[in-house]
Amino acid sequence: MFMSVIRVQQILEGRCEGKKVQVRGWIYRKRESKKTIFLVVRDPTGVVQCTVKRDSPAWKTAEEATIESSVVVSGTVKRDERAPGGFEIAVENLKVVGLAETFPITEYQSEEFLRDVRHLWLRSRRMTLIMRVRSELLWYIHEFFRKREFVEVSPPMFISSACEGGATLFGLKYFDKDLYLTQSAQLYLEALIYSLEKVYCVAPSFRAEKSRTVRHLTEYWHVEAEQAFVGMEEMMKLEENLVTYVCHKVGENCRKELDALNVDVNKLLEVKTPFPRITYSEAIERLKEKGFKIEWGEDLGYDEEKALAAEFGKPFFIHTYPRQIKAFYCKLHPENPELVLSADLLVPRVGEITTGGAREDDKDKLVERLEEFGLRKEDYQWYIDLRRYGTVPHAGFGLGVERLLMWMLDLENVMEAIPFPRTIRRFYP
Ligand code: NSS
Repeated sequence: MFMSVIRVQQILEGRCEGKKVQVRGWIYRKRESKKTIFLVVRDPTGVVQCTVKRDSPAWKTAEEATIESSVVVSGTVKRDERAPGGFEIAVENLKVVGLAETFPITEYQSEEFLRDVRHLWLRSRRMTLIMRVRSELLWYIHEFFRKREFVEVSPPMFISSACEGGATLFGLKYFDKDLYLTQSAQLYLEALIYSLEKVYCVAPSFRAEKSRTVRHLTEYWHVEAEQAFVGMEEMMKLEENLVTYVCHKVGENCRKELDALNVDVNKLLEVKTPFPRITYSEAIERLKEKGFKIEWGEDLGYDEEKALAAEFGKPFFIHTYPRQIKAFYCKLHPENPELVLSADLLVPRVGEITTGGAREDDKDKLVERLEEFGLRKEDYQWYIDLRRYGTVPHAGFGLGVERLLMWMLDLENVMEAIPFPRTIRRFYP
């Protein structure tokens, strides 16, 4: 009698030694000698060596089985120091469920080719590990907000007015109307705080990013939160608490994955609040000292962000920006209307991972700001209404999931952090 299907991980943990087991998965590697065929079988939890002897009834099937064929393997678990992971299955029965044609991915493929066959490359150990950590990360993000009594809400994807400026809006035909794909749920979250006070969402955002950089996608997952009766300070605290929480949780609970990905777990466990904070003006001073040709009032580019982040070597905030480089909804500084109460969170290598701050809650000032940005008041009537009926100080932020993961896992490119990346040139598969 065979046990029911078990996971490779259970075998590698030494919980099945001497037992008859059944494993199902895909053939990851295959090596053949005169007397033995070694099949390395992969399931979602790991890989295990399966040996088929020439005198076994499974020999013929093993000979025919190809790399990436799906299989059901039955046999006895043996301890064997030579096997990767220290255990192997002495195969008694092998069934090929789906025979694979010659698998196109072999060793030493270019990044570009691996993206062309991302639907197959997702089976690699590296992508499997990244996807597992991504799943855990999302779980802990939800956990964080739920523990703080934030209510999860579901914003629309079709929108009629821009949140983050026209340049990166994707337009689309909506029956006979022109609409856009959402860039941010923020304006909708703002509407929801009037009933729920503290809300958050995890949803896709779309940006028509024409530049090809290692940190820009055209479709990314956006964690956004909005809260009533608070300002920029409270928002920075919420953000640093969130980032610290998920770093610790992932560090504690994904050790195996982090080790396999060569990520130093201490980088995550050592994250602690409060994060350093500098003003935009201080950032400009520091950059000038470093020899950057940048003047007060100009936006920070990727190079500037990276230089500042390298100096800190850990997450930090830049806050209180000139009004002209931040969005129309940012609240003006009460003492200096040339500034807005907006804050970015930056991390080494990636730069900005969140933007947030206080929102303009005064109707007249908001209308002025819309005009300043050349936006049509008519398109924002509903948003202006929020300041008309019981306006309230409030603040929020948006965090890019892929950018956070890129930093946490030392990924070279944000495209590695999402299963099917979309960029200006990449929309297949
Ligand atoms: O444009 S943001 O800086 N800010 C907003 O959208 C606000 N409306 C969010 C809010 O306050 N609710 O984008 C926020 C974050 C940014 O810091 C990045 O981490 C990420 O979203 N982001 C991106 N990730 C990947 N690719 C692209 N193109 C991208 N754009 C923004």
